[in-house]
Amino acid sequence: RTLLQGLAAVPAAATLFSIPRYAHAAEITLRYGNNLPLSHPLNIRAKEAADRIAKESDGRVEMQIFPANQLGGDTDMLSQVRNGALTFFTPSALVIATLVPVAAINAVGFAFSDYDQVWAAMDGPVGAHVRKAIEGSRLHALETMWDNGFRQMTTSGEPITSAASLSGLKIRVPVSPISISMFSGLGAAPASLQFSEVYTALQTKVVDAQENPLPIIQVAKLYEVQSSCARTNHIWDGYWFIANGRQWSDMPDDVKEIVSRAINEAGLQQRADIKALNASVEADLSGKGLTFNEADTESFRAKLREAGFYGEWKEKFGEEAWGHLESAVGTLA
Ligand code: X2X
Repeated sequence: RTLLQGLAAVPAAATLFSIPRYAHAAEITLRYGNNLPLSHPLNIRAKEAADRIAKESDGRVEMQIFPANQLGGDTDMLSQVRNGALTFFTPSALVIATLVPVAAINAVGFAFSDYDQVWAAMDGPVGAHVRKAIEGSRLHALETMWDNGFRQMTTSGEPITSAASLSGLKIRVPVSPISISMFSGLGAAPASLQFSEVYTALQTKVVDAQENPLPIIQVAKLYEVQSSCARTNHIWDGYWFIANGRQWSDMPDDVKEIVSRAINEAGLQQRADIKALNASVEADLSGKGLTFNEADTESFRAKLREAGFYGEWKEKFGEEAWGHLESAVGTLA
């Protein structure tokens, strides 16, 4: 009773019980920025990783999270992690490919048919190849890639049912050369926009369509400005957890170990969250008014082959990377 009365008298005290207190201020502050709303599993698991890092380092290390494009869009955060204003950033593979071209290898259209193939490739030779290329750009990529998901196409116009539906369609794609190449090859009129600009661009009809995994469509409320969604699974997309190379190499070994273990394990849990969400998200979005339809994905593939998409990207990525991808998914082109 006395305790409850005490709490009532000092409302702010309630928070003191949930915030672990450490004997000293943090010695190392890690700044992590991302482009997703707080409700996305990426942010929920990143927060848990931050708490674990504080606890396991006994308060010596603090990871501050700047979610939802607070520090600017993807392009800004990519510069910030390069120049050290950010310690960590989680760009989609599509986005980091503006700096490390081979990072887009997982985004070859219709390459992956399921998550077994995805994780075998990304936790195996494909991921290792990309991480090495990222290291070459004076960035460090943690081992575990986080899941964004299989991308689906949505529109506010006529439902997308085959390649013919895409003809001339103004569709937003991430700032990423392979996305522009793919949607141009499909006959659409793609526009690169940062994720921070997508909702408004759809709302004001600067573009009519966009493509993203369903959990993104859900947390960013894109169903409010889109009417139908075609189940296309046209790209599997994930996030690389990258660090500024200098800040990473300057970290004491014990700190590196605490930080990488916390983040990598959080990443595995985040993958499981997306998997669980995938089972329920379509029903949720349908309830919010988004209509779902099948699409003739063979018409998309045929159109891409005709446009020379596979040959062009095989050449760009090189034999080695392409070979790793094909060992995971079978012959592509
Ligand atoms: O910008 C997008 O579409 C998103 C959220 O999927 C990425 O980060 C690539």
